[in-house]
Amino acid sequence: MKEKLVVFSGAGVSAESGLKTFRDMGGLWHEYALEEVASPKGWRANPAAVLRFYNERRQAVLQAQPNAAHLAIADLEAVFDVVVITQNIDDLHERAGSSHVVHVHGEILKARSSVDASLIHVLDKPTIELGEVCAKGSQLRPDVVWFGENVRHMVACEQHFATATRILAVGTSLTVYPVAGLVEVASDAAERYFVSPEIQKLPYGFRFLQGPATVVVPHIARCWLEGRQPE
Ligand code: BV8
Repeated sequence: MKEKLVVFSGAGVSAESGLKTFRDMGGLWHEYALEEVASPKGWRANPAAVLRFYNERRQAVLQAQPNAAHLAIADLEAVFDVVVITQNIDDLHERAGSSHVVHVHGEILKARSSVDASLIHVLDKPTIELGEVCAKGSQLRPDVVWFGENVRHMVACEQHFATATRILAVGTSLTVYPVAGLVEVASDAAERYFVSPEIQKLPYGFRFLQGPATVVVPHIARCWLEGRQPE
């Protein structure tokens, strides 16, 4: 029986693949007012602006490549039962080879009906345009969770955190709830690491390993694969 490892990732794990993070300087929210482009209110007020915001980011995702951190996380499946719980809407964990990825905030490469959330499909082109409608005739939207919308798979994620013997949080500022609260559900017996290039509020019981994901995550993976504690 393999030990369960939960990898909890945020925008920082995809930063070195060239995808912008939300809160670092020059991040997405500095260029856009989030309530205008990532909320139901913004969607109702100006769907074209919202579609443009996500079309731009989807093009960037399609041009991005998984980086050494995504690949190291996929490699850990050789010895651990790895569950990747990601706040990211890109598919870089999957393209790196991770086989169990939970997108709590949805996926930018999928479109869904704006009146029936069960009508979802994988996009076969890079954009969603105004006037493209679902089978029920309503405008298609990105299959992502906006501010003020309910997040997905929380109960399953709480169980994963509670039963994991190792937890690796990488590239998240832990500012968006309720998902950020998952780190508090971790068992005290779990080995917990937090990876980021800068000091920030450290969740209780986590060891801080400072540095960029593409350096620190492969280092941790090497130590774990050799049965050692990362120093
Ligand atoms: C909810 C998908 C219940 C879309 C995202 C008023 C009304 C309603 C709700 C609220 C409210 N006030 C507050 C809330 C709660 C709200 C919230 O938390 N707001 C924040 C702003 C305070 N949450 C919600 O609305 C959630 N839903 O509450 O539902 C409800 C229902 C109905 C009515 C009322 C309530 C839903 C939130 C989901 C929003 N969607 N994403 C999209 O992507 O466009 S959130 C989005 O932002 C991400 O998914 C992620 O969660 C978050 C960004 O955080 P991070 O990923 O951590 O990224 P960030 O840039 O912040 O940090 C990057 C980190 O990486 C940094 O630490 C940096 O140091 C590090 N880093 C940088 N480079 C590297 C690196 N690390 C390693 N290597 C590097 N190279």
